[in-house]
Amino acid sequence: MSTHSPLRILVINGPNLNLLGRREAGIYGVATLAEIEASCRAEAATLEVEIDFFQSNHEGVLVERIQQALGACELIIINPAAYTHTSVAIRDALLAVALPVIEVHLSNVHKREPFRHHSYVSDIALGQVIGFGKDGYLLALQGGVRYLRGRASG
Ligand code: CA2
Repeated sequence: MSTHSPLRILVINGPNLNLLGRREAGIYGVATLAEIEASCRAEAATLEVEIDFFQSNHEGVLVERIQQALGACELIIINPAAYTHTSVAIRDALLAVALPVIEVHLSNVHKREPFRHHSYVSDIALGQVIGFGKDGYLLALQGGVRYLRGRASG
């Protein structure tokens, strides 16, 4: 039996992702955010990590939630949604907490409008998972846990 406390991972979702499954299913899929949260919780249980799953439509609320991660978790998985392409504040908050970050997008933003091609997060992220729909969150969890465990043992 392990004596280590479980890894804690914060999963953050930005504006309009609360509407998932109800509109634009052709781009973002049919799963609701609650269903994505449930599959993340199941994956976290399999991986034996703890997750906190959060969504807000407000930039300042997202910034505050990122700030609260300091000392409270080991990794942030974030789909900043439209703030990906606009928010220096979210970038600065991620830099301030200095935790490894995995950026997730449901859609392949590089196949879409040019304004979605730039991300304020990508160059400060450990990695990105883009274009795999809801499975991107699970891939980010798996990759993030492998990264943290590899770092601890190596
Ligand atoms: O592909 C992604 O995950 C995005 O982060 C989604 C954002 C978009 O602004 C990014 O460029 C890419 C938009 C999320 C909006 O979600 C909706 C869900 C249902 C109906 C309408 C919007």
